[in-house]
Amino acid sequence: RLIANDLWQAVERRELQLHYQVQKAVNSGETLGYEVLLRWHHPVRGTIPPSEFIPIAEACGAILPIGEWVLREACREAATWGNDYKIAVNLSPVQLGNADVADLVHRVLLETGLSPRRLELEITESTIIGDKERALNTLRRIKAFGVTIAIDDFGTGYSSLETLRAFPFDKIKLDRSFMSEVEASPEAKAIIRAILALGQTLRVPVLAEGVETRSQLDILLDEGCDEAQGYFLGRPVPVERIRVDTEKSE
Ligand code: G
Ligand code: G
Ligand code: NA
Ligand code: MN
Repeated sequence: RLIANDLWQAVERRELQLHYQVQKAVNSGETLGYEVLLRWHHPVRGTIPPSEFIPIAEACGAILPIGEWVLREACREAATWGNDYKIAVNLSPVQLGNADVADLVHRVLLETGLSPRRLELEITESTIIGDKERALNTLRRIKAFGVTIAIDDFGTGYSSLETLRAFPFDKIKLDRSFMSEVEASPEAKAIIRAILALGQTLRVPVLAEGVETRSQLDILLDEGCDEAQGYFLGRPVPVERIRVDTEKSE
């Protein structure tokens, strides 16, 4: 209860902060972009991880102003970079279920001047098992701007292959649980192979999450995985720590 009340005020009180985690091409090592990950610095409780407060924000509705802040802040930041890196923003199912989210994306792109092609929205499988038709409509509108859509935490949710076929995804993000088991478990490796084959068939790049070691990255290279993200490539850090990489043009 206390947390929900605090959450509604977190944006105004400037307690929210974005961290940026690099996404790279597996074969060339080239930086492709950054995923933004939200942090909440609570004045009394200290830093609260999103895994704890996002579900509460979704339940009480505060995810709408918070999500709007995240989107605007991320786009504004990326628009100042002197490069064409993508910026990947997580979109909550509650945001996608809100009729105005496509308008919001459009407005923020106009306001910040960010090229739509540089914005990617990450959506989990659970987002699309609710009101499918409505979600599909909203995603189509957003994609029409030139924004791309990634399916997040793939392999852990409940969506069928039919859902995957029907939805207009531009990228599959393989859940990090597969990476943590890839060396010990032949089954995990087999599933990774199957998802990479699926990506090739659908002509959609696959990004492996949670890459923590050189040997995991080597496996991905062997298997022909397109992109990777994880502590081995870079931890989520405040924007000051990626300034050199993004070479601000200001
Ligand atoms: O950074 P961390 O590993 O604690 O993130 C945990 C979870 O919180 C991840 O599943 C991530 O997708 C989610 N998350 C992080 N930032 C945001 C955000 O800005 N919006 C939403 N909806 N989810 C986020
Ligand atoms: O669900 P989502 O993919 O958005 O979750 C991203 C979360 O994963 C963030 O909270 C981030 O801190 C965490 N994360 C990023 N890279 C790694 C990694 O290499 N290992 C682990 N264990 N977590 C990671
Ligand atoms: Na994500
Ligand atoms: Mn994920």
